[in-house]
Amino acid sequence: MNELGDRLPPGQQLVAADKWPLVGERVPSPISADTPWALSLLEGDRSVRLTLDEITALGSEEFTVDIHCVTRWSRLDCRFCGVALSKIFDFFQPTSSSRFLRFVAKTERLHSTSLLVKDALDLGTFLATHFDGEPLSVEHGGPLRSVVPGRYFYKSLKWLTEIEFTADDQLGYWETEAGYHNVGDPWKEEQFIATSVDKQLAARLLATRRLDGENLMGFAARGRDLAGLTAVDTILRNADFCAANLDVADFRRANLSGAKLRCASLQGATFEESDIEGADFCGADLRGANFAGASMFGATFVDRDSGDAAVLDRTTIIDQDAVESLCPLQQDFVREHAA
Ligand SMILES: Nc1nc2c(c(=O)[nH]1)N[C@H]1C(S)=C(S)[C@@H](COP(=O)(O)O)O[C@H]1N2
Ligand SMILES: [Mo]
Repeated sequence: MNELGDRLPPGQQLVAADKWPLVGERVPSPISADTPWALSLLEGDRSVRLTLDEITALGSEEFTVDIHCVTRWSRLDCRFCGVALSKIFDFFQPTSSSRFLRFVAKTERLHSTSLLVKDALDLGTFLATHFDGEPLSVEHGGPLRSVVPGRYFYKSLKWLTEIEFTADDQLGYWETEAGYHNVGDPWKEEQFIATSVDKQLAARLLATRRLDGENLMGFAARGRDLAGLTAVDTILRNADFCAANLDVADFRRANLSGAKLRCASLQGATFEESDIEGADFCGADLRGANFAGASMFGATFVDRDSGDAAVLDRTTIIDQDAVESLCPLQQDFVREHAA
């Protein structure tokens, strides 16, 4: 435990006070002031459209919430202003057969995420229009985003344009595309739906040490001797390589977000252009490892509580801007040890 023990869910770390990372799809274009924003509320063939002013007129309040991103960064006491979902319900009451609601974004891929209506209300979900007293910036989902306190931040949808009430659950974008957990409670570390990679396939891949291009989310290879493994362009989200021997392994352009590489031997391994957001390298041997071009928000190299620390030295290559994207404790550690 630490001084923030009751505010920081397991494995989460604080971003620097002045930082709020951008995560997910790019700002949709065009978002301009002259096309007035509208929110549609839909249930079956019933639909209502509300302008921003009409939403605000339902009653604007302040909300102070802690944000926890699944890539392991947290930001406490974020001061939003907006309208409680319950107030929207005063205006548009869904029938009791609509147990779910789906938030939909006004973006090219119609990004969405859904929740149980009951959970959304119990958690104090609101529609945010302001942050720190200013209109919510477009980068962070302005002019309107949903915020679901007590869930990983991927459940909080930017550029909200539609709330649909449905009888059945419909998986959202991250939940479908990336296997994110459909509930996403950070206190339970509900990050990914565990995938059971076919056992025979796993055995074959482990024997040949060639994983290139495969989709192996949640791949379990704890403690294995996999020196010289190649996993170029491989999806290894949330894979478990704890204590594995991965010397000179090739992870170029691999997706290792949320992967567990604790105490792995990774001497001379390459992670060029990979995604290691939220990956755990505490206690790993990273001498000669190359992280050029890797994206590493929320990655950990030293464990705040146990003190388990990665071995880094001047032969470990990490880009300056990647170091800056790390949380403060991790930044200090990496600066002190790598070049
Ligand atoms: N429309 C839309 N909303 C989204 C996303 C997205 O890609 N598109 N990404 C989600 C994820 S994964 C996170 S962590 C947060 C990030 O919000 P931020 O960029 O304001 O930090 O937005 C969530 N909402
Ligand atoms: Mo996220």
